Amino acid sequence: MKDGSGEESNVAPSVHSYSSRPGSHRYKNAKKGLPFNLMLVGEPGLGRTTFLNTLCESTVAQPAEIPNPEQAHIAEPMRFKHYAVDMEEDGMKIMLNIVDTPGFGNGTDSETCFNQIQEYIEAQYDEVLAEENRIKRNTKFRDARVHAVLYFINPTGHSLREIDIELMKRLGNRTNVIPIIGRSDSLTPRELVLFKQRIMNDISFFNVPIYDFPNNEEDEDDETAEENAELRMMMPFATVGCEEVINQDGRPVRVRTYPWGVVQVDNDEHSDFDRLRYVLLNSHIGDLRERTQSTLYELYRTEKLSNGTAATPEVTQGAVALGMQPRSVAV
Ligand SMILES: Nc1nc2c(ncn2[C@@H]2O[C@H](COP(=O)(O)OP(=O)(O)OP(=O)(O)O)[C@@H](O)[C@H]2O)c(=O)[nH]1
Ligand SMILES: [Mg+2]
Repeated sequence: MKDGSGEESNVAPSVHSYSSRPGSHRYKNAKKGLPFNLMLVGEPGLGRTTFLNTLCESTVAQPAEIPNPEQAHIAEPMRFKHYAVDMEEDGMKIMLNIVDTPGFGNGTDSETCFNQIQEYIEAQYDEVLAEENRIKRNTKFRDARVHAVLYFINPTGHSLREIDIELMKRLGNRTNVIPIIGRSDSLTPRELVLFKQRIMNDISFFNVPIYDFPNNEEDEDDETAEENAELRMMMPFATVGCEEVINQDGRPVRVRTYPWGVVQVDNDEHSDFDRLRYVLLNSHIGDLRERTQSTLYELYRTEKLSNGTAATPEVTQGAVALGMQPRSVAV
């Protein structure tokens, strides 16, 4: 496993996942490991770093340092922090690249943050576009297109805020945006159900283009269709992160301990974390990568080739019909 400092350790399969789920990924033959690029966006303190460490089952990232009181009012500008972790999921190697965005929404102008994130995502598309047009291929080229953005929603129990809607709207046509409720153990089960409903109502009312689980009745068997329908109903995923492990009946269990009991991170009754982990690293890793390449990148490429005029899916099809299909970079 490589962390942000480049340190190495062994790749190990998950010891925590309860997963024995349908829809196992179809990429078991990838020898070097399947690259998967994930971005974490959300206000400060919603548990992004803890989520990252929980996902990777090790301390890949350190929590942000708390500024001393004299400097607490100075808002740090947003930046991009990169982590590379080799994972193994269900016998499949995954080269997980995570970009965190500390400083997002901490008081600096949100428009600047939106622009920076959008520019970052588009810059990765530009790199691929340039690579496709190169006569001599760069064998070391690394495709850093963002396959999914996890957008952390504050567990207020109210509804989405303008910043949430704006950001997801801006990014939804450029990448797969998956909304998640951070620190969701601060809501009771009933509050959580209502909060999820309100969020999805807002998403539908404001036409926010979040990632939609595949819905191709012709291509899917009953089990897959059922799984996708169930996942659609779970959105936004309510996550809990932690780094505390206790021993329960000889098995390591990740928990957050409270005076009244424990929240088990990987227990589906307590949080959607394990389900989300499985979606990202197993059942839907292929679809997220495929949609990035075939839909989102194609749309961007068409916009670029049409000199910046906004492209619609029809324009993309037209461009393909005109023979503008690129030599694709391996994904
Ligand atoms: N209740 C609860 N607390 C959490 C959870 N995840 C993280 N925390 C706590 O929330 C605080 C902030 O967590 P971080 O993971 O550092 O949050 P972050 O989003 O990375 O914060 P910044 O990097 O400062 O923006 C820490 O005290 C964590 O222990 C969670 O799922 N539930
Ligand atoms: Mg952090």
